[in-house]
Amino acid sequence: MRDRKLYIILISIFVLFFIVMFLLFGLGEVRRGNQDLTLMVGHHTVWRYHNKKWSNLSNNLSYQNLDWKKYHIFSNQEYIGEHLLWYNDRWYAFDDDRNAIDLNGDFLAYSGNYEPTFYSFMEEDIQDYSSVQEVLREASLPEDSEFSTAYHVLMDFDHDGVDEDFYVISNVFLDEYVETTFSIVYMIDQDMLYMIYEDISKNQSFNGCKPFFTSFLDVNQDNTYEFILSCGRYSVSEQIDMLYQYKNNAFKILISSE
Ligand SMILES: [Ca+2]
Ligand SMILES: [Ca+2]
Repeated sequence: MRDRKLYIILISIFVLFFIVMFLLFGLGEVRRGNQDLTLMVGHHTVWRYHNKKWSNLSNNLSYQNLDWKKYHIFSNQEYIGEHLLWYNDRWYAFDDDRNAIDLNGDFLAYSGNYEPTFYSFMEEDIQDYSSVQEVLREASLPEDSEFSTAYHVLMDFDHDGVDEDFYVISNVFLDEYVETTFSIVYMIDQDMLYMIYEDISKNQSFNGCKPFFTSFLDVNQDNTYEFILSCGRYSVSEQIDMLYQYKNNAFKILISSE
């Protein structure tokens, strides 16, 4: 009799454990499976996240289905509210009475059945060039290279209380001629270097793409960060946008605008 009681108690604890584990982790998984998000990055990239998969809605035909709907809008990294959007070579925003709302500078918008989290970040001048020099040396580039862009961003990307250090360096579109153009983005975490983006090529007058961070965000609410890295080409308004995930100690592109 005592054995049976013990058995029932053990089974109950076991079942309770699974119910708690499901509520803690399973529900999150189920919820993420139903996530649906439309994300506009700049004026020429629209991504959709649906059934845990990313797709590129990159032509105007599919944009038409997105017109006159409400989106959460960021202009120059500032949240400006939920407004209607309409597309004609670029996005235009309107309030409920269809009065135009100014959109200038960087543009990002989303609509979905959940809220992604956006983190603010600051571009800072590089003070310590030691890792930059190491990266240039590794790539057989001159250590005294001129830059057209050079900055870093501090961000606690893996939530361990210590900032990771993201570097962006490039020499594309310099006024003076250089033989080789480079654009390199990497992260330093506890003295380890993780390459994110590396484009080194022979200079053929204004080839290359100048990289910059567009957003740090948790795009699927799983409590791990993602970021959007973009790059601009010379005299072409369409920038390239890439959504990156960090998994198993390496960066991976989840979706790219091309
Ligand atoms: Ca960290
Ligand atoms: Ca995430």
